[in-house]
Amino acid sequence: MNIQEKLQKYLGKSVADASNEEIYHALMTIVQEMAAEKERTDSKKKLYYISAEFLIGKLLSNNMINLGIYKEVKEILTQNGKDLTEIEEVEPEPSLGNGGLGRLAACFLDSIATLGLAGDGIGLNYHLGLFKQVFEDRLQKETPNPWIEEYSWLKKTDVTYPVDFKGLRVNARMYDIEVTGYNNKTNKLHLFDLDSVDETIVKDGIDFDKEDIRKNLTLFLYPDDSDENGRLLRIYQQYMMVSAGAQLILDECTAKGCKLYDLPDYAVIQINDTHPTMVIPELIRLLVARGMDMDDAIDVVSRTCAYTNHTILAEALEKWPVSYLKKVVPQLMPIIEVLDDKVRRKFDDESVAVIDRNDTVHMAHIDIHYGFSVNGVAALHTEILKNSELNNFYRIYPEKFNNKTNGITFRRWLLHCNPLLADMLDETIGEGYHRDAMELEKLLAYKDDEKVLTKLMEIKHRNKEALCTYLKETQGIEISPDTIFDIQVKRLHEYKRQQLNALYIIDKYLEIKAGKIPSAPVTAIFGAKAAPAYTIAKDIIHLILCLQEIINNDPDVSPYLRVVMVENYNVSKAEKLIPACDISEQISLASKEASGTGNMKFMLNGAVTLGTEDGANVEIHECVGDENIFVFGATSDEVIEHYAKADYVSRDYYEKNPAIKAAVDFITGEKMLEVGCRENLERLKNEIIGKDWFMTLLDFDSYKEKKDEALNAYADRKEWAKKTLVNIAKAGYFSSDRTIEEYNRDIWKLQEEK
Ligand code: 26Q
Repeated sequence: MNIQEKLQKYLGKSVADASNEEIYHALMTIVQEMAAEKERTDSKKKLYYISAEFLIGKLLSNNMINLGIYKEVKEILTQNGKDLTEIEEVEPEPSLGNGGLGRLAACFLDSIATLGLAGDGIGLNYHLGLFKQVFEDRLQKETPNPWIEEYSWLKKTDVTYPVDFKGLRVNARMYDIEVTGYNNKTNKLHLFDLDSVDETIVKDGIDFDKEDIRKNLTLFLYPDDSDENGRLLRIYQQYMMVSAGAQLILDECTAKGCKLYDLPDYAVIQINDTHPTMVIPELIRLLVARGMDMDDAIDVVSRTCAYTNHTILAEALEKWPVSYLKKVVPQLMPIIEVLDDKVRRKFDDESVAVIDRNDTVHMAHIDIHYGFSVNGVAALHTEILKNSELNNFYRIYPEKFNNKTNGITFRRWLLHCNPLLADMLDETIGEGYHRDAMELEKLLAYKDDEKVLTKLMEIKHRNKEALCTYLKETQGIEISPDTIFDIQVKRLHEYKRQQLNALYIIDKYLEIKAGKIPSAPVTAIFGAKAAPAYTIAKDIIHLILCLQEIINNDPDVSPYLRVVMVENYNVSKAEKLIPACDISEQISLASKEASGTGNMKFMLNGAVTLGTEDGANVEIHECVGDENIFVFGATSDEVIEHYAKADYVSRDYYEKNPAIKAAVDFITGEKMLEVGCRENLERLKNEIIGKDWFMTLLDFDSYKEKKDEALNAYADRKEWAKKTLVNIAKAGYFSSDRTIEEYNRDIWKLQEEK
């Protein structure tokens, strides 16, 4: 039966007569059937990628692309007067992650399946996901984000595992989502959940009874952890994920005939940041319960587990008080004590202990001592881990440390989100780059080809038009595709420095008011969620929303400058924003952004980076060369030195630099207070003048200079188009297929199947 016939059969009527919802459900059924046919049969060794987040995005189009039916379906729909983009809107976006780490896990699942590797994901099925962001009175409000519908990609299984907490036994049920590879086999994402979870206990935004574990365990990703019950709930979540996951892993391995001592020949577990770290003591516990000697169990588990570090921010490195673990998972404490004891016997260095003097368990230390690999996510990040943050560990275990520069899947971040560009590339350099991303370099041969350059500009313009329409329809905001689209979308964090971008905008506003008209009109676009308890981050959102209000309504300024804050930034919005971008803002304080992956997505879609020498920006710079990127700011060495010497004083910059002073003072000036909240704005201003931990003012001048240079360069349309072309052509290195090949070559050592 062909697709057309199948559609007709599932719809029970003609495509033309069916609603978008009906077509969506029929297509989902077809995709699921096809994916099931491509399901992998057992292979000896398998990867288990355990992660608290899988930010998978909508699945329909992505799966149709991977199964090779996308174009055919689109054609059938068009013939019947239907529009695939409207059908895509019917699908809710699974809200199972918050940012880079979760999206990386999703890109990895795609590449693992595409390369024919046996590897499944293990995580949790959060019913309400990360919160949904709404703007009210120019402030962020959080509301629940339900995404699970009666018909969904999620398949309930009969598999359940008992999970014991202190005084409470629950049954973790496994749900599966098929992960289709591009033209290859299908893997699985296993998400554990409790049947007893009850969404009706959520009241007033995202508040709920944090003590009712049976009802709340998988309600939200990152429940508010500003009080003890919230923090305990995180331990409940993490333990359920790893205990059920460990039982699944042991079951699958023993079913393949694995003797427990041979576990490392059958399984490799990649621990995505420290959130799944308890899998190490839990697996040891389970092996000992099955009769293995403790020392042997520790050895077996240490040869099975590998750890990825995603951050050097001290506050994000998880540490749990022993008293918390005793309250939730007392059965792990004797094992963690043994792990600590072994370390203390071997190394006379308090800084590498598992349990410190204050009775706090350092999760990353468990991973590093009791895993066989530790990797950072970009070259600079790994160097910083080795030379400073984790230097004490690097000196003990140099052989464990390795770099795996992040990547993104080109299926979602090019083929799916930018079909105009993908079609043009197909015609110009062939389709080889779909599987071998390095083939994008063939595009370099067209660097001086007028037709190709013009086409690139046309495509960008059409993508910008589409974004304008979308923003008008969804947020009622009007912007012009004939302005430069300067975009910063990512989680809101002070180190990412959205506030630096905002200060530039204020400075530009003041210049225009003073009669200095910019060379080209600019639209500054932001999208960012702030963690609900992160006060200053929410103040920065407030600042940007106030600027949006003031600037867009000022007839002197709005012809040259507009500001847009996109509400509830998520994967689906990224797919619309990124193809429409001219300038990609990657302006974190050097040394703080482990890698960044948005930077790669923008590059691949022909945006030019304006960035610091941080994370993977460094490698992007190396790939495209000085001509095709705008780099500014203090280097990571300089920044690290400032921290070491504690010699950065933001107030000096504020007092000595009139442009900085004017911009910072504007935050609490008359104009702002007409639309904004005094308390929030004053707090933010005081933070910038009195603390500025991420050194915004240090980089203000060089940022302003480089950004103006980039905006001026845009005027030479042909030269700009060349920069665009080089960025696309050189993006191949940042394919997650390359990243996964490296993980497999150096860490996992699985067999590839074609
Ligand atoms: C820790 C303790 C308590 C509560 C929450 C957390 C927590 C939650 C989420 C800590 C970290 C995260 C997420 C981190 C993250 O997304 N890191 C990003 O990972 C990307 C993929 O490697 C990188 O590209 C980014 O640079 C990095 O910021």
